[in-house]
Amino acid sequence: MPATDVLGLHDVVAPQDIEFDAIDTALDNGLETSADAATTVDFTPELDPVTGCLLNGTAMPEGTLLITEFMFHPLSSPTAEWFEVANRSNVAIPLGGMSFVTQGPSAAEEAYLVPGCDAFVVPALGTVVFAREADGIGSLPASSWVYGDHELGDTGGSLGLRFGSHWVDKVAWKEGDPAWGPLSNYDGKAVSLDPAKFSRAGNDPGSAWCPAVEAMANGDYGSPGTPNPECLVTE
Ligand SMILES: [Ca+2]
Repeated sequence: MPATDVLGLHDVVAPQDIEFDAIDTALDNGLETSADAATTVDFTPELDPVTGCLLNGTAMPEGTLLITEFMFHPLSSPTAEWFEVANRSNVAIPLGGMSFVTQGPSAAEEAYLVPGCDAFVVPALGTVVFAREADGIGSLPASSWVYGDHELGDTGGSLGLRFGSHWVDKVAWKEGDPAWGPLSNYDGKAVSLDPAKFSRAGNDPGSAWCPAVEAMANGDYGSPGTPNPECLVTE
């Protein structure tokens, strides 16, 4: 049964100034289907005129929003975890009303609802970074928020973005999966999606990802908020 808890999220960089509590919601599971779009996605958001929330998130073409990088085993600090979400459309998309769902190797899924609609906006063709703590990764980009105490499993887990019962994107990693290779490859290194695999199904297999190579200020490796380099070795 999905866990439910309360989180405080904080904007960590001006000019946005957000501070609020979010109540997680337990949402129904959906099924992920395939897509192979690797180019800019056409999407026209329909927004609630009062709240500014996205109304037609379930109608987003596959691959509009993608999880493109995540850090599940930082060495600088156990809580210096983060993940990056890319918007591959030509329009800004508010994330309010969507939920991020995390799962450890053996734990139940935990969902947290992205609250508000005017603040949590992924810029057109831009990225946002969600960090577990404000000062843990040393180089938080301008579009970033802190989500609090949700753990990305070191020996396996999953991370997804869900809108209602619809999985917008989801990635799962597991020790022992040949496509992922030894997860120790990612000790202190973010899991970086190969730019050639930027599609909803393209980022499913472990072979689409590789250890980040760009040094961060905290000694770990990753490119939060900046384009991912090409994976030099993919299977
Ligand atoms: Ca990146």
